[in-house]
Amino acid sequence: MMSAIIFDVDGTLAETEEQHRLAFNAAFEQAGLDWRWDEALYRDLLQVTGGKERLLHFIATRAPMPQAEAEALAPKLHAAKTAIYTEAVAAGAIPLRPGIAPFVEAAAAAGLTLAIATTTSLPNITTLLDSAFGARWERLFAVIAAGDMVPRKKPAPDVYQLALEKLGLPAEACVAIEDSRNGVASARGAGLKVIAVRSLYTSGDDLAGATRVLPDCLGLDLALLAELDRAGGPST
Ligand code: XBP
Ligand code: MG
Repeated sequence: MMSAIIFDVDGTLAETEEQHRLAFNAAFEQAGLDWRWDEALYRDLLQVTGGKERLLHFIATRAPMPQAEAEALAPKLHAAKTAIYTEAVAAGAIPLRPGIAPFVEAAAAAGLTLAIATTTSLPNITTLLDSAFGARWERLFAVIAAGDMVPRKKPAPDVYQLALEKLGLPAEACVAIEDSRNGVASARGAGLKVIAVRSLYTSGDDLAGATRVLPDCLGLDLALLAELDRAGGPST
């Protein structure tokens, strides 16, 4: 019996990646760097999850510098970017994707436990949830597994395994909601069924491992969960 829904954040709860991209560029400008990530480059860089890891990948592949320098610079730039990003989110810059709020409310009202499993940094999540649900978000979401809480980011299964551990539930009792190839792979690696909801930056992703792929979040409802539950069997 389905007991919990584990939500990804970026691209799933909200279309956040454009704001992340703008925040990265603002942090580069603040640091006096002439780097600018346009949409096409960012789409490519998103194959690397984690902002710090993404910065190190960009430096190694497009702006080479001594490794020690890169490893000192990336966390500084990432901290500046996170401050810029969370300020924008707190100001209400990012709405939830259409369909997410009613689905969250219906699932909570039906007694399902809600959790988060994301690569993004914790401040980004708490600011987004606070902006979307107000202080009650802490009663709505029982568990948050995020960013640096695990050694290996998506597509590794670590963050979903941590969410399951914190929930005290087996994978079979949960379903993941994801938007990207890396996210689907991470949830599947942890043994979860996955409902994938394509997002702006993952429109071209191969989401083959998902149990169901939706074009948006409007199709998310309890009837779909019940259908997946009835389908039962190994998480396909
Ligand atoms: C998406 C990511 C994150 C964000 C940026 O996370 O890979 O790195 O792009 O956030 P998810 P940070 O889809 O798992 O929510 O800069 O804080 O990493
Ligand atoms: Mg995502």
